[in-house]
Amino acid sequence: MAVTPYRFSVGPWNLGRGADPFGPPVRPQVAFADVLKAAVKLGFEGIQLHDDDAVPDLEKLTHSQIVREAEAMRGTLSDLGLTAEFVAPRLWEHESGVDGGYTANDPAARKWAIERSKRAVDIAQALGTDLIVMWPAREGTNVRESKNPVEASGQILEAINAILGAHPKARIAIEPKPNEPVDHAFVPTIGHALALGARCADPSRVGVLIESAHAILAGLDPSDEMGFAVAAGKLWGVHLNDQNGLKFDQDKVFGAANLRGAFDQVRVLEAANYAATGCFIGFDVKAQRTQSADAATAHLATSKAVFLRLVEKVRSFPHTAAQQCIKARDYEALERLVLEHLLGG
Ligand code: GLO
Ligand code: MG
Repeated sequence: MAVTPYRFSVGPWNLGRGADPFGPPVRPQVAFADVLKAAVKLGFEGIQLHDDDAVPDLEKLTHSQIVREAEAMRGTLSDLGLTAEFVAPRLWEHESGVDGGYTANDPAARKWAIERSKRAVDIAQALGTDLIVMWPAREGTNVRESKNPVEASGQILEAINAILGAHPKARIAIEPKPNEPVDHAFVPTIGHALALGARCADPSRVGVLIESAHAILAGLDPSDEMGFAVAAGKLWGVHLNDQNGLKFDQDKVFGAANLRGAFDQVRVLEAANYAATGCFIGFDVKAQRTQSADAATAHLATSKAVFLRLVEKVRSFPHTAAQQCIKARDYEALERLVLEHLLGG
């Protein structure tokens, strides 16, 4: 039986300008057309888009202008053999979303957030995808007492229901993250995301997107988070990357901090036959600030190469020997087997 190949995706923000909280941009903005060219050259098929990546200045446009621009974008993508994986409403950069969107204390801001998310559904439909990614970036607090966590869950649920109500085929993949930009996020883990999905108007249309670094920031093992989502039939996307412990969200090259952890994630994806679901392997990785503009795609090439090497490592893993170790409860021998395999012995 032929093995289904993996499909890879990337977002324009992964070709960033090298700015960090301590310094301004060090590389010129990559024009959108060049982002697409780079994606094609690197062998990516899917493009992940924020609503305003797909339709710049969408707040200034009428509904029909938005749809027309999104349709034009669909044409641009398909001319290059690319397809839109998802649309994510970018609520956290707009001034109305300064206190969060769905959980803002100002009712006018909450209304804005829901309306903008509904527009993201229109954009997604015009681009030919049903998938909306919800990263609830500022849905949380820096001052714990500033919001009511009980009300916040209800408000996020209301937003989920509004998005599902915007189109009968719209599906949402929630991308949890425990902190950054806020101190405490209301949707920190896959368990929280799935619990919210289970309570919404149509649980069949809510799943998750797992980012490796976000799981690590929550003190969790990304491969276990993936396993939990797979068991529920809800793993609809991944943002593979890496993270060196509990610090700022690093978005390192996949496998760069913990190669064994990356192997374990690929192991779960392989066992789940993830490729056959048609869902994408997305990378949410950043080029280092030290990279020159002409070498600022290497992080993507490396992440993809590491992923494919790890697929081979999973497929060539000595499963029978591992089963014998497990049967004998000789986990030290299993440890050795895994390490030797990863070392290439
Ligand atoms: C930031 C997130 C962010 C999202 C993207 C799609 O930490 O990982 O990059 O993945 O905005 O919603
Ligand atoms: Mg991400």
